[in-house]
Amino acid sequence: MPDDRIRQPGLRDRVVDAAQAAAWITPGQTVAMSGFTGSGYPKAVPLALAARIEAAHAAGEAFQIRLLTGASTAPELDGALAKVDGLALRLPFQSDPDARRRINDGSLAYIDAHLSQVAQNAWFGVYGDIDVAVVEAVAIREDGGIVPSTSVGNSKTWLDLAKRVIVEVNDWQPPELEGMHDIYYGTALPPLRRPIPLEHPDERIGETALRVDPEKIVAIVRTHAPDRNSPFKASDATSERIAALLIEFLQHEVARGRMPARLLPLQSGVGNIPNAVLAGLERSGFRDLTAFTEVVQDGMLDLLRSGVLRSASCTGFALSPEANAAFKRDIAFYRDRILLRTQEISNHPELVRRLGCIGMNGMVEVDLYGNVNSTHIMGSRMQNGIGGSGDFARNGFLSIFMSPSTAKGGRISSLVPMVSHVDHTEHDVSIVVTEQGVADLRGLSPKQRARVLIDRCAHPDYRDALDDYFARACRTSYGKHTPHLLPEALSWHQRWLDTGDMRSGATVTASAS
Ligand code: 0RQ
Repeated sequence: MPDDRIRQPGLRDRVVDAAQAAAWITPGQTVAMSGFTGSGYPKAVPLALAARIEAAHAAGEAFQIRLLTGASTAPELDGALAKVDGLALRLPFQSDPDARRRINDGSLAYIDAHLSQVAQNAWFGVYGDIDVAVVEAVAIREDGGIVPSTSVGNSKTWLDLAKRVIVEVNDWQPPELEGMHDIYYGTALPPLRRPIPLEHPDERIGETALRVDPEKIVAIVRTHAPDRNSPFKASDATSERIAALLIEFLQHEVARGRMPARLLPLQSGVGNIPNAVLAGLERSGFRDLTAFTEVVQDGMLDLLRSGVLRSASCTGFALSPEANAAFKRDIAFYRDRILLRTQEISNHPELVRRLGCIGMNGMVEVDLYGNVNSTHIMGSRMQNGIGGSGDFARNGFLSIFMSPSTAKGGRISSLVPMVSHVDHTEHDVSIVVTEQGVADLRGLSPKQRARVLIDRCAHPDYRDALDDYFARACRTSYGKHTPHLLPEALSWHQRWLDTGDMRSGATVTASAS
């Protein structure tokens, strides 16, 4: 009987169940898996592996692996392996509550890395040998090519480098995904690297499947399981206000002749606020836009449907169950408009700079001079990771960071004297948006940036205290270029850690002057 999912007959005898496949993975190995933001990750082998690890631990045996992926995944992968304490090392990005708990209690080592750089590091052996790759596929072609499913991420690199390969062929994923991928095989390593021949976000430069040496495939597992993404929070007045301000700013840039009416290729982070921005673009009057981004989320599908967006280039999806159903229903429409690339191309600094992308990302906090913290709560607690935000922030035409002006019910200000951790330096941040307003930091000196940020972006509850800190720093700082009172700069964070409210810190600081 023809098998339209495993079309290479010589590979059919490698089909086994998930437990048999997981038996290829042994303690201490480095395992590289597909997956990017809840799409295209293996769904059966990680669960079977977690069960093995749990049994080993119950028998008093040590069993942990080092896990590499494209980006975050889902409960069946990160969650399952973190729950059983099966991970010794995780990289380059996660957003799972169980993995986060272990990272922050110090029991899981985590390398939070620019997503564009992981493939190159792996090629140069920075993460050691890759013992096993586990990738999800829609199909295996007649020629043995692996057709990825809803994400590409780092799978090309994993298949190239791994000693052994396990493929999960998931027939829940629509067969029409075949043909949507663009896998570029021209990224040689320095000193032999050549320019990437991609001039438009929707151009094809590669192949539609991943190459793999069939001898390396040790197991194929058949699955029928959905991608899972956490549902988006419903947008609220704050995120809608941030979205409206950002869109007004983009319209202003077009009116000033700094961008064409079709804007420049959009990159959008995932989450509540970026999704509200996409919803706002729907009503903005912009048409025929393009996206050159990592992730296609719900809002982008709507923009493609309405013609606001002409095309989207990405490396994975982050869709709610409803949006996923709509995508599958109308896949013939989306096939012509969405391209999935490897993440070394979707996030490539050279392409981001040359195409002139507009980077739009969330942040935890920003300081008076424009340094942004995207990852660490109170300077030491990892939230998710830098992900692709740095690839776009440093290299984009515009680097926009967005956040409500306060967190934790107003007890924390997102604008602080000094960020407690720096992901994006003052040199990489051009626009900051809170529900209070837009600060355009381009062409401003540090002290000018502080003034604009306090006046435009601070919450009124914190404005006086920030003004007070800045005025005293300008008077008495050791240097007057980027004025700071060092012992006091992080006292706002310490006060929140001590009392659970930054406002008391701000008041004490102000009255101490
Ligand atoms: O804490 O979960 O305990 O309630 O941080 O905050 O408001 O849910 O924010 O989901 O929009 O994420 C920066 C994390 C924002 C995200 C960040 C607390 C807050 C809450 C989460 P709780 P929200 P969002 C493309 C681009 C880096 C990766 C990236 C992110 C929790 O945007 O991960 O951009 N970015 N990738 O209460 C203390 C503050 C706080 C704060 C928020 N100032 N101080 N706590 N919180 N602000 C995608 C990929 O790369 C794959």
